[in-house]
Amino acid sequence: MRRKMAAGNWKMNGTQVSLAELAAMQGMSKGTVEVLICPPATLIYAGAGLKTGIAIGAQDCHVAEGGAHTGDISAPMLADAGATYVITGHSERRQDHGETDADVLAKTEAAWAAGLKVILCIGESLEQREDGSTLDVLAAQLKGSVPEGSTGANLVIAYEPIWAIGTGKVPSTQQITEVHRFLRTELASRFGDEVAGAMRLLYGGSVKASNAAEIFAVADVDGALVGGASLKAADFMPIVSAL
Ligand code: G2H
Repeated sequence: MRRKMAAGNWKMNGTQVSLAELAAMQGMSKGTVEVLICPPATLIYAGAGLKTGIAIGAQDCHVAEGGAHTGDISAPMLADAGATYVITGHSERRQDHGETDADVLAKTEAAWAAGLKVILCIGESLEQREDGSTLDVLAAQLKGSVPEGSTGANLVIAYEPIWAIGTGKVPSTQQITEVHRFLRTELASRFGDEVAGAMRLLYGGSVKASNAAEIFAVADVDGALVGGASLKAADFMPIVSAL
């Protein structure tokens, strides 16, 4: 039985005052539902210190453990600050920082080496969706960015169609069903049925309280990676409750 997951990605949003939102989410992570918030790096230490029971994650990590990399943060540093998860491969990192599948794979392995679990993001562009290459694109991203040694305990995959991120557009339940079934099958062909069956597959892209239940009803959707609607406890809590 896969534990459901609601993960919030605050992106480049949040200051000390936002910790009140995190505090208001206290107690939401329980039983069959795991709740994670990935605030900006500046809030990880304080967020973890609140001891809300909500897991705290980072949005990126460097591949090296340390060294001359001005402005970067390593996975061991994130773990030291209290993070237990890190997001890798978010399309905004791929687009804004030119991260390749090979980079995502290396970051994922670096995160594991520091004891962090990973939410690895994949997703097609609007152009790829429209030209019919979605499943090929996703297969290539899985092949290139998901490391050997992946298990249900160290890896969560998030399917985030780029055209649905922050746009209010959401794929149809048929489209999400097709993709998530495909991802599970691809993972099974590489890692076997047992490992693939234990891996959580999240949907991400414009999830909000009003569409969460419909998305969570899709087979092979084990939760969501939520951006904008995770910033306020009042918006995020109904999404968690829909799991
Ligand atoms: C997709 C998602 C969070 P939003 O990036 O990862 O953001 O829910 O704002 O579309």
